[in-house]
Amino acid sequence: MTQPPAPSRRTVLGGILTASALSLTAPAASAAPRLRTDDDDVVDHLIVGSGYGGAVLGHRLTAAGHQVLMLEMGQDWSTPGKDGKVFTKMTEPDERSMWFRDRTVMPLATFLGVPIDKVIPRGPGVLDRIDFASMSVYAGRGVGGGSLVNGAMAVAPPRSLVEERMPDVNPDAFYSTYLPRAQQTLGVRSHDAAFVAESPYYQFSRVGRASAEKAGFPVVEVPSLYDPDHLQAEAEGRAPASATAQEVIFGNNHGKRDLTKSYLRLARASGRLTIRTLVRATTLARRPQGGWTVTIESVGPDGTMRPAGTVAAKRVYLAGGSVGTTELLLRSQAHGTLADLPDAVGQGWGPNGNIMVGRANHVTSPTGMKQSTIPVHGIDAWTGAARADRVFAEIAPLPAGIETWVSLYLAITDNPRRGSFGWDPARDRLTLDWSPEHAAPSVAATERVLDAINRAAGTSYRVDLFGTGKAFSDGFTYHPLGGVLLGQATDAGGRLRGHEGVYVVDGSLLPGVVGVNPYLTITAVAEMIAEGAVRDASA
Ligand code: FAE
Repeated sequence: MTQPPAPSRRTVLGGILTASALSLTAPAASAAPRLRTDDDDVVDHLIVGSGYGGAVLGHRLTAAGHQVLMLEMGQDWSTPGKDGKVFTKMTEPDERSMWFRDRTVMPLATFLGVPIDKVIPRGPGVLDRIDFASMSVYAGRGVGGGSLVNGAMAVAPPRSLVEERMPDVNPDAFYSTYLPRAQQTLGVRSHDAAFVAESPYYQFSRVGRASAEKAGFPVVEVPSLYDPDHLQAEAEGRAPASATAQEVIFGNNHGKRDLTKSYLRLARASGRLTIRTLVRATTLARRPQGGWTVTIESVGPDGTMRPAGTVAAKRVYLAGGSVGTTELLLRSQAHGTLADLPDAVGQGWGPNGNIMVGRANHVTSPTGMKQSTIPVHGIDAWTGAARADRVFAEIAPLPAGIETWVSLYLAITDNPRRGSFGWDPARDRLTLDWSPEHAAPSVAATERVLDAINRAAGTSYRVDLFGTGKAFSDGFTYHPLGGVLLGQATDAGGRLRGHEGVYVVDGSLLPGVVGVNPYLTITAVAEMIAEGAVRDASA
């Protein structure tokens, strides 16, 4: 009997494309063909994850002429749902909103004692919350990663932080080459100052600014990836509303320049990028013939993961984010597929010192029934006049659609304490050693700044927002950083030590705190790594 011919590289990639297209419309694991590459059918470049780090590598490798396969555990958010929209409002969540949850888990749990979370159908939604014992990590799921759900604030880190905490990054090259490259390719723009100064949608921000300045803290306007022209047009009713219609953490239908409109668009336009969605990379193993084998699971409609084969690759770029990348490496070690992992893997984790806190303004200082979801101001108690505090606090919206008189802040603080990831063999899952004691310096620093603001404004804290009776929410982060630190677990070029051909390119490289909202720093560091990786690939 004649054997069927072995699948060529072309048919394997064709299969991947078909599977991807299938999974966009129907994430039915049973229907998804298994992913497999044979010994003689090895992809050159495999990227795990399509957030900032993955998108940068995808663009730079394809621009240099390389074929790239990218695996993403979330969906490709390009198909509208029944209501004609791709994403939901924060106030009208459904199965598109959260990653396999029966109920939303919003950062603000209650308002005036009333629970905010809503029952929703389970589905592969766009916002995940990964719960560890004393820390919950929010993360974007889908093609574009965190860019799909974030507030678009594109803030450059203080030079002192890069110099002190990132010794393997040349600060001159970072600020003269990689940061501008990231800003330009992402499409970072400034908000229109006159609009911010007058629009009813930014009253909350002006109120927050005035009280901070009254206490002597400088306030800066932050650049953004939300299109300022669109923002103004929607506020004036000339364009479809998104930021002004309670859309952000479950995605923006308009206005935001997420990664699918920048790096990933460029990579796709090259014709050399294949993205396979709703597949999760679970372990990494060295191939005896050279290169690496990545084991894959497909994501079923109920969130069950099912084995879906393997992909062999000459080079693997890990871009699953701080939690995703560290988890993949520690699982591989625990399952015995990866030996000699550097001891530094799992170490050096921090939540960027995130603390959320709310203040109650006087009734004479309403924050507005209309609030844009896109923040534009940060209190700079890090590099500004009050720099001893080392706090950068985003003045955050509370777009509830009613007057709340609340000023809300997401503070970023310089907490020296670090957590560490481990593996629980009994439950076969990632653990995070982080406790409220770890967060205590962050709470203290935020309290110093907010106490001063309360004193100057004659106001007090809100204690009804986080479901705990506490004023300071220290148990969640939007900004997970670290786990595979640059220069420690990797060399200065992001190459995993002792594992030639494996690169780490995401937020897991950064030192637990970067002093500002982190994606711009992650993108710039990924640009730096991409330069070396492209050179390696061409050598
Ligand atoms: P990330 O963007 O998380 O991408 C990782 C991707 O890999 C995701 O798409 C995952 O689904 C995928 N993935 C993970 N594990 C696997 C696996 N095993 N197999 C296949 N795929 C996998 O990583 N930052 C700012 O600078 N400004 C802001 O205004 C801001 N606002 C935020 C608001 C919210 C609600 C949240 C959650 C975050 C916010 N951030 C903000 C943080 C920012 O989005 C985050 O630092 C970056 O997205 C992290 O980039 P990475 O490339 O590390």
